[in-house]
Amino acid sequence: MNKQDTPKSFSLTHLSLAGLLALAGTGSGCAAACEDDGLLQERCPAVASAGTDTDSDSGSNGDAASAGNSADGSASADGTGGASADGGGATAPDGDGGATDPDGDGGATDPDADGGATDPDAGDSGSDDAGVGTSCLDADGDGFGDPTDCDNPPGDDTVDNGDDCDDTDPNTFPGAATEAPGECMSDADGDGWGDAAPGPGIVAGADCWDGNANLNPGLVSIGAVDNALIAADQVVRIVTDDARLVPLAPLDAPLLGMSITGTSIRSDGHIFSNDDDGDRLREIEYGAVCAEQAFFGDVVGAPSAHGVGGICGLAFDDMDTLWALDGGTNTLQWIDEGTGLAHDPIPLTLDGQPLDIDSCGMTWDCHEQRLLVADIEGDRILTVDRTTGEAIVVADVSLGVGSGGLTYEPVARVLYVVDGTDLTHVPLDGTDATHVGTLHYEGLIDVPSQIANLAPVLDCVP
Ligand SMILES: [Ca+2]
Ligand SMILES: [Ca+2]
Ligand SMILES: [Ca+2]
Ligand SMILES: [Ca+2]
Repeated sequence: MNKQDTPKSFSLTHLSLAGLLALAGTGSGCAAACEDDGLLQERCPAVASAGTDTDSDSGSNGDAASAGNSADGSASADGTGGASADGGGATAPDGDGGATDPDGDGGATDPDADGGATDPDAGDSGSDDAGVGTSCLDADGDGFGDPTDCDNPPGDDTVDNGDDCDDTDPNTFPGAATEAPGECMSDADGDGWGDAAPGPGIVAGADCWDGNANLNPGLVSIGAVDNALIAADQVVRIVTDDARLVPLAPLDAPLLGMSITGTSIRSDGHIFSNDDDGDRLREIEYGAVCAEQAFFGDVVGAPSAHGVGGICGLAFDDMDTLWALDGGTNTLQWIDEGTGLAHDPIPLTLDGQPLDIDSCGMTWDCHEQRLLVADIEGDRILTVDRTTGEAIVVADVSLGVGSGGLTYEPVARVLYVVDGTDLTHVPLDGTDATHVGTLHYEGLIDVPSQIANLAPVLDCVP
């Protein structure tokens, strides 16, 4: 299993870094030349953000748009999307609240639906009952006032509306996320997409990574690592209308002999997969496709094999803890990406009984803050509590047999499942799942492709 231990650097050795930067700088959406992020993936140069540290007195209220352009994901303290503030630490899977509230209604619970209707559309009077137009305090200087603090003497720190849903945060106000104009969302990384799991009273958006402007639904697609050898080993995007596979980046030879059974993306954009043959974590590096350069991406093995033989699902949570579901021992455990080692297996249970899972997929629901598992042979979607291993059925779905993959799509708030060669769309609102189609490459519709992982993948082909 150690045959692929040596980290490969095929790509790097064939193109200079300067060349890569030059390539990455073309065809991008960046205003200035792009820079490499260490993954060979482009990103826009960091731009000083007027919004990130607005001092409440700056007075420049209403510079809403400028709150946004910080392209550097690290600008936000909690780069994991900031959803959960329990501070468990990346390596201390605390199974915080998130997973304990799987209420079975799958994501339909709160936000969105109501959100917009309540108040926003910035600045128009009459939307709030709390003294609109009567000098509300604008403590964070974003041009929108605190509805609970109106009727003040007019001054530099007051505005004529009470529409701010968080007057302590200049990145949160009606219209903060261009994704949803008028909605009072929080957009800490300024990429135009609202935080999927903001604080109380704030409308949830579709940004599962609100600490990283390079990750949002506009920059990633549902995809997978395909090493089924129908085509070359590669990272693919999956067209969710017809289950078509679109090559994003061919991968270097090390994939030969591997079996990829789980893939997930960390909040910094690094993509990790489980290699079931080597029982080892692999990092999938690519990025030249951003500049339409079709040279090979790279696959780098973790320092140590985890040795867990039956991992069928892999998913980072909001704290960037990487969870693995082992269908061999029917346990949930977490893997340290730095060492590659797995830790603290927790037995899975359902209704108080041991839960037997053979093949699966796993993903993180960034709205409901929970791990979701596709139990392929059990024909169901489960939540699994990160602390107790308790599973709860949240959806029934008719699946086949064979290897699986699962991923959450945060705009529509639905799931996609692969089982063997088929793609299925699974709503979380209790409505029926629908079979999308058989995975296939364009022009090869009669040649089904088998894939055993699904994940958001960076999609930066211009
Ligand atoms: Ca304000
Ligand atoms: Ca605010
Ligand atoms: Ca955002
Ligand atoms: Ca983001």
